[in-house]
Amino acid sequence: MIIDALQPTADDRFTFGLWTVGNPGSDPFGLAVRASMTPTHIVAKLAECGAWGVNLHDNDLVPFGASAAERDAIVSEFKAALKVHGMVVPMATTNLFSHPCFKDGAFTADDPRVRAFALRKAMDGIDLGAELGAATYVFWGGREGTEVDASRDPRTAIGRMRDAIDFLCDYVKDRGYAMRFALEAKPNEPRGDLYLATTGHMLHFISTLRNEAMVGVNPEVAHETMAGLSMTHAVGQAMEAGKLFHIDLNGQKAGRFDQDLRFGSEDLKQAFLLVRLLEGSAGGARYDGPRHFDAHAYRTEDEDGVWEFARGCMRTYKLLAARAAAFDADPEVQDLIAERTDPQLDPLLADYSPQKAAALRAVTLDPEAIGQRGLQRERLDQIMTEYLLGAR
Ligand code: GCO
Ligand code: MN
Ligand code: MN
Repeated sequence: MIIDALQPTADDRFTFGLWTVGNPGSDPFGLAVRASMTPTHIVAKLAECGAWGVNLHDNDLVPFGASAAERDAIVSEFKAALKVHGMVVPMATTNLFSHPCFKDGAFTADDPRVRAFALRKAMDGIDLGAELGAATYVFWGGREGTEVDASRDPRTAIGRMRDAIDFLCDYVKDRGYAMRFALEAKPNEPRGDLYLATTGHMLHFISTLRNEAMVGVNPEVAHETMAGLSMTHAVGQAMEAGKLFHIDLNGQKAGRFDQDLRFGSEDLKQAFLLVRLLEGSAGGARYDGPRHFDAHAYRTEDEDGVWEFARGCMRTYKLLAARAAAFDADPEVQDLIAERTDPQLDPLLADYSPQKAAALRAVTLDPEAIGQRGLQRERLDQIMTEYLLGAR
């Protein structure tokens, strides 16, 4: 019974990138430890593991510099594999970080030729994504930053980023694609500092776009954690603003390089709180977009370990969703987090008027008595811990 309930289904909307399970384990200190896998093999294996979809960068599928004929042949072979295995491509993105021409940025680069090439590459990537049916196009500014701040006014960089995103929004509209953009923030790595470092920075930036309505965010657990921030709060703010268009799930220890670990393998409590928020088990709208795992298997693993990793991400997500549902159905929890209401005060706390201000001043409030009330957060957090540990 439990086993069946944990088997992923299409309703779970679990996705992986070709670059995630396909990561061969090379790092700045060592070579690849696994053979590279073809995109069609990855599609077959992900389907077998129970994933719903697969995401890609342009060059995960079509090698940089491929001719139009080569591209078309690769794409049609890939589409055939998707069809055979019942997989979809919900998200696509552009690699604007690997080629040496992007060494000092793509959309924010100082050289107009780099910015022109980046826009052209992104337009081609958008065409590819549209052909594969992707409804979301992600922008992660891998090289959009600097080590030498004297070289570029950060205001100039932000302005160039705005020009590029608005240009590409208009391109999507011009082509009639049903596609939205999701901007992914990261504080650093591979650059010393990246512009638009957190989901909060992105949310404000989006509000300055001409095409604000079609642009949202793609927060990542690792990136918010690297910035020392709460992923749950970042996602909550994005959801509240109607801007959570995509999400990158993984595991990360604070204060480290971008580890891209299996979802839930670090900080289970934060993972629990994040899943609880996404699934809406505590109330509030449920996130209905893809649950994308932007992570890769440990470098110690062979290919079997990669699929163990993929199944682990999905299984942990489902376990946490079930634990969160049980936690929120617990009458003791419901009692502890029940919203306190006050018919006299509640109407005074929003929508200012001079009358309300006067009424607020007239109310008798006793801060000493209020300050003495214990809030039973110890009890609540312990109950949550017991759900996590399977004791309730
Ligand atoms: C990273 C990023 C990338 C992006 C990917 C999709 O730290 O390398 O998380 O994995 O998510 O390029 O845009
Ligand atoms: Mn990342
Ligand atoms: Mn990511």
